Amino acid sequence: MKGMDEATDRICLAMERQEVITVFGDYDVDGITGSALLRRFFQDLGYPVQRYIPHRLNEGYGLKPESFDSISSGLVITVDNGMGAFEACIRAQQRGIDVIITDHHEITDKEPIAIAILNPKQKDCNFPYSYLSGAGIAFYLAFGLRQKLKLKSIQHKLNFKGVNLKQYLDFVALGAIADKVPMSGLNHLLTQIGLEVLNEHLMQGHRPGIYQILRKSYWKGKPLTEDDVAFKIAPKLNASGRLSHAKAAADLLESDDMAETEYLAKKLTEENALRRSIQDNILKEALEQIPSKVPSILCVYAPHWHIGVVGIIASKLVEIYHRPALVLGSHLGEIRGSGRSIADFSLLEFLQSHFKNHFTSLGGHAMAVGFTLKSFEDFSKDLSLISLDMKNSDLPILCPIHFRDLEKSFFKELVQIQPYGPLNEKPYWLLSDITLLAIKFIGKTHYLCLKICDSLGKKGEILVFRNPEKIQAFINSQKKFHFVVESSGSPWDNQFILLDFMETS
Ligand SMILES: [Mn+2]
Repeated sequence: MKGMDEATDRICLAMERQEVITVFGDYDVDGITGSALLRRFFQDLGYPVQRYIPHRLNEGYGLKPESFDSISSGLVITVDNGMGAFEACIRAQQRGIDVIITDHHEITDKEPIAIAILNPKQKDCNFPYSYLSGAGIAFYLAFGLRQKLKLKSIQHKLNFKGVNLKQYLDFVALGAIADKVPMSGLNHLLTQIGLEVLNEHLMQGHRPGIYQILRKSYWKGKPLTEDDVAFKIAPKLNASGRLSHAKAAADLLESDDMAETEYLAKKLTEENALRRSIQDNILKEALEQIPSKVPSILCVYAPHWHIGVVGIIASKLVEIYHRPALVLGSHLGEIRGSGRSIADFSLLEFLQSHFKNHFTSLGGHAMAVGFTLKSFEDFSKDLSLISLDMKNSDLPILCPIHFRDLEKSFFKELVQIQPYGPLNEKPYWLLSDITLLAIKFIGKTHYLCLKICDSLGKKGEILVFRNPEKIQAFINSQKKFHFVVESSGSPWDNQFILLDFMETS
């Protein structure tokens, strides 16, 4: 990876000179898992390092000149940020502080001047895969440093024996899933192994922080999947960064203490509940602002909206309208916003090429942007002049199957495809000409297990979680149906869940 040699040489020098090393992270899951990974790695090496995670509301994203008011010496390594740190790196130079940037965000025109920039998106970087998460790049830095330290004479002072890099891959999986990076190539492999590593850690009583979060999410001890990470773990790790300070989540990931992690998990769970209620209110107001003739790019704003959750609101609007969405709030007199996009439309490129002058800051990637605006009125006026042809390409592709195909080997193969994510979407399956035979209620819930029979006379079972009453009416009706099903979240269940159905005409 471009910059690896320079970066690891400088870190080795810092270790020889006993300099203070500060990991400068980000407040989202990718940023805090990447920082936790490096912190644990250095700790395990026997060379503890400092951590700095900016306050989302008060400091905003990324390394800034003001960051050096509190970092006074040594070496700074950024994680999941830094591509926009041009001014900050000048300040660092003035203060005699060296900076190593590790980041996966798009390249900016004003490349920061640093000891090294590790970002596989750089044009002249030979790394074979460009879509690593921030935590993924942090992992490779640890990998490169371990290699370099072996060659240098300082290794005898460090604890090499205990440092098996695989043990940190759960952090890479968390970062990649939460950041929604493409689940292809190297990301797919790292996340697949990372989830296995996480499950092993939990079985052995490691990662008490994640265990405590799961305990509060009605986890029954089953192996975790990407959905568990996305829906049970990531929102809680993000919650403190959205509403107060991401320190709580970072501490939780770095701690091995049961009591401390229990306290932190409780705090994060409470903050997450508060985040959800704030978000529900804003979403309601945001939906009221969308005109009946829906524009090609949605843009909504209210000064009282909490900027910690505008990104989530943008995602919700994209889900509902299948169009790119910008959602803005304000903080300390600044209009700040987040945008989310649809596949095949680079929101960052679009904003950079048409509206550059409206922003005081703008960054991110094709699918997600963050920005600060000069004037909402001017921007929305210019935006409303633009009309684009937005195709709705989000319709799922259905793969026809028969029960006779559903041998154990089929599910085994599905496990190989997982984890799902962008560019590796969860498949939806079509079962045709189904007859409903009987119904079984699952436990005391109102979930159903349907006994069914397909056109070839082969029998099977399908689970129903959504609108069970809708299908109940058809039992023993002799009618035939097409079923749209998905494999259950956990591939070890070997089961399908009913998503939709229609009568065969
Ligand atoms: Mn990231």
